Amino acid sequence: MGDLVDAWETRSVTRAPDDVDAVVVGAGFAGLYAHHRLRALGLTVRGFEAAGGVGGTWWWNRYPGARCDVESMDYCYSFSPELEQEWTWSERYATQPEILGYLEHVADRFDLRRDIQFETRVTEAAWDEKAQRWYITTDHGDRVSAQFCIMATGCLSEAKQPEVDGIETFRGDVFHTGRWPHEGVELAGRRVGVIGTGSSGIQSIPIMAREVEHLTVFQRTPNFTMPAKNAPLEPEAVAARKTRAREHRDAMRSSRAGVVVPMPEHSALAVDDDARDAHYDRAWETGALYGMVAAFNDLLIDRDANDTAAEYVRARIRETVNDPAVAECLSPRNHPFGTKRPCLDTDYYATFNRDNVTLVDVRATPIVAITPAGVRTTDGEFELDTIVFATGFDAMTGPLLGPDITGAGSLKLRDKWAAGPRTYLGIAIAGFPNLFAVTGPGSPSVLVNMAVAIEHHVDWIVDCIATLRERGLASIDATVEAEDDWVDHVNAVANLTLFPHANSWYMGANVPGKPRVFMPYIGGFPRYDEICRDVAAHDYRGFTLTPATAQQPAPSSP
Ligand code: N01
Repeated sequence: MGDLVDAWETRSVTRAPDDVDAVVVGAGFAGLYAHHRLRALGLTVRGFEAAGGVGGTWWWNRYPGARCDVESMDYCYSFSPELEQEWTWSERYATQPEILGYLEHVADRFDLRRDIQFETRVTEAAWDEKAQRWYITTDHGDRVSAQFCIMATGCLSEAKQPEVDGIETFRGDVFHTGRWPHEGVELAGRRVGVIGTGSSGIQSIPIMAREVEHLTVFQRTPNFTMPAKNAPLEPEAVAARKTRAREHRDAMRSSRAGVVVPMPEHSALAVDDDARDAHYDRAWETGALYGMVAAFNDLLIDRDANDTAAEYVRARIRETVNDPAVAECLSPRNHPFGTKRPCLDTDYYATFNRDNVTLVDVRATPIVAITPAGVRTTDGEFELDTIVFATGFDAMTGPLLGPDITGAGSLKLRDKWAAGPRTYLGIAIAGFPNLFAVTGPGSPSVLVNMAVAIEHHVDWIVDCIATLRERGLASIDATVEAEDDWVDHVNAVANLTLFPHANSWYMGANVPGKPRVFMPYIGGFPRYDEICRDVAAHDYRGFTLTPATAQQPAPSSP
């Protein structure tokens, strides 16, 4: 056995690690599909999941109003035509319970739970060069060795608390939207404060406002949000989609964002004001995230074009919100439209017309501390019974840097990424052989329909593993040169857009001290897919492939 097991033995470890072909960390959309595909390949698989059940994001984010903002019929797996035919979504944008129910159904239907250990967090993963295997440790004392380690840990799973003093002194209840209690939260008759106005805040604020005695919204940065126009799905629409499911899936995979969007042909500056506004009116009414974002072909690359969309949304806010000062406070002015993740909402702006809702601009009057009684800003104290942090996540890198990951030559992932994440294709990390990230930094992930991105990555990873095994190879590792080129390409494409102009979680800007790097790949899903195919077709160009040696344990036979 390798160096790492020797080290464990000298630490008086009594239990030998279990040997499997692959470990999958996480049991959300990505982890479940990875289990399904790896098992079909004949591999022995062990899964670890910190949550008490399957579902990932949809297990944790149970706050009032949580639902997807990609259409339900697109936000689901395509790998099984039977599954696609038998499952029927009830609403255009499914609620968290419905999506969780879907993932639980998938887990049952494909018998995916049996290899997954729940309520177990992976704490360490270390590569043993001699054995060419990963040694994985959990917070329950499990030790597992695996040829492959697949990090299906999601992009938005590491909840972020606000960096404010005194949280522990608060006399009332404190919740984070990304860690919402399963039994629900009693809000009726309470004075509730919400900190944060990203997607989670914007979805939950209108619902909470209807329940609570008083809602105080602490807003640091107003975001752009558009009406979702959510509605029950008509049986005819569902039947029509099912009839042409395959064709529709092909169209999704051929589109930039993994959802079928008519490609705009015109610049926002090529039409006169009336024509532009009429076009935005139609886009607004679509209730689709990409309706407005893709209304013209230059909104995300040209500041003047972008300003027309931003001003259109601000005009809508002024139209909806009765108090002009509140409308102005809700109007985003610090970032270009669409460069922080825009949101879909139901009655968000109108909620600020309610008598029991107060908006506090914490950019003008910052939060100083949480006190025993509530939230203190530079303007005074707001007395509360409940505080809800809708403060987001340590996105994309947080979930991968949670466990202590050590690659070849004792290289720590935390050290390697000290100046920002570096990957090849968002899937592989040079110096970390046989470790695969699903939707890691440098992949299109959060900029496309995650269901499409996840299936693509898992397919690529599992096909790669199949190739290695067919050819008797022990490991695959990205070269530093290929990784450098990829990081340069990701940055170059991002710099053609307005995205780096926003202090967004895409840039790591929401976490103090986090390096500012635009993390997702914005070159579009079809281009990315083409590059990934090309890499595989050219004998995994940019990777080093290492043959198995006599000392290494033979892979288990399929
Ligand atoms: O988190 P966010 P989220 N003091 O980071 C504020 C996906 N998602 O959970 O912008 C005061 O967007 C912060 O302010 P600022 C989706 O991809 C999808 O809402 O940093 N405020 C911001 O307003 C989304 O983008 C769905 O200045 C503080 C807010 O908290 C991503 O998850 C639903 C603060 C955080 O917003 C994250 O969304 C939900 C502080 N100290 C989420 N710290 C759907 O599918 C932070 N903030 C619909």
